[in-house]
Amino acid sequence: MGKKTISMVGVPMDLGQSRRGVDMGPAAIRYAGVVERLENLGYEINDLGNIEIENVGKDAKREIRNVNAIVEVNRKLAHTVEKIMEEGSFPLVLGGDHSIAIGTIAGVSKFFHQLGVIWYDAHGDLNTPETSPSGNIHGMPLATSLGLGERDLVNIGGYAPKLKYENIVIIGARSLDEGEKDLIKKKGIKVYTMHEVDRMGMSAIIEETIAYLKNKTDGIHLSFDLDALDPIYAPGVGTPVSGGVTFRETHLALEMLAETNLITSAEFVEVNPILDERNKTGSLTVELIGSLFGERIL
Ligand code: 4U7
Ligand code: MN
Ligand code: MN
Ligand code: MN
Repeated sequence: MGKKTISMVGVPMDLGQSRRGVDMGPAAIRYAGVVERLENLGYEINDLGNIEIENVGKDAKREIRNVNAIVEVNRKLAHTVEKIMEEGSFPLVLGGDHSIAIGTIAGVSKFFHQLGVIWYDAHGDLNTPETSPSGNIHGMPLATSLGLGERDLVNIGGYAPKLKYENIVIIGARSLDEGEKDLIKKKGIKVYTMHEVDRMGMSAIIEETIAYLKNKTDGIHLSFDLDALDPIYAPGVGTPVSGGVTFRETHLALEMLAETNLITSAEFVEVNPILDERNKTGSLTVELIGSLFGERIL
């Protein structure tokens, strides 16, 4: 990490999916001591608090559930992230469901012509309203940032697309829908599924990811969905999928990313304290954030 000031913002939103509780994610991560952890690493932390989620009343349109409220929240988030970037601080966003990546990326990508994204997730989040089996927007943020799907979401921040297909890398995937698989093949999106994690090991994957992104991007956003980890380590997530990345592999991945100094923004999403065991997933998130910001064993 190049910068010494981190600006943290929580987005207590659960409208992008169907299970309640992920709106308490930012509180769980703060409670587990994220500020102290980062301060101990020598950073100045500017905790901006949470984005206000108005009591919007869920709209029931099945193909794209709660779209109006989610557009509103992501507009606010994009604006906040943009201000953080203007101040030269590092944006660290705490979710909330993964639909908030739409706003984070909209805010960040204004500052980069070639924004890279590492999408660490059990899922591809590449659905559109047409391909989504659920209608849940947390399954659509990567597609949205690539310019696909509902216009109001795609155009947040007043421009689209935010990302190019060749500038994204997905790591940890093991649950992809048919439409997502088609898009990955058609566009040649770089994906390291769990098959590659098992065959190559995380170390080689991160080395390849950095080599793939380093020279063609001018900033890299890390979008970290806690469900990438196996539910043994991260039980407090809304859409757990077995056969996931281990704690040690993930710890290594983040330490290696820290060493490169290439990550320019990050978000940690989908922590659901209601489904968790004694804030295990919240504490894990803080541990992983520590690694991303340079904490080392020795
Ligand atoms: B998450 C799903 F169908 N693909 O679109 C969908 F399996 O942000 C799950 O990665 C999406 O947690 C999971 O609803 C979204 C489903
Ligand atoms: Mn996921
Ligand atoms: Mn996700
Ligand atoms: Mn650690």
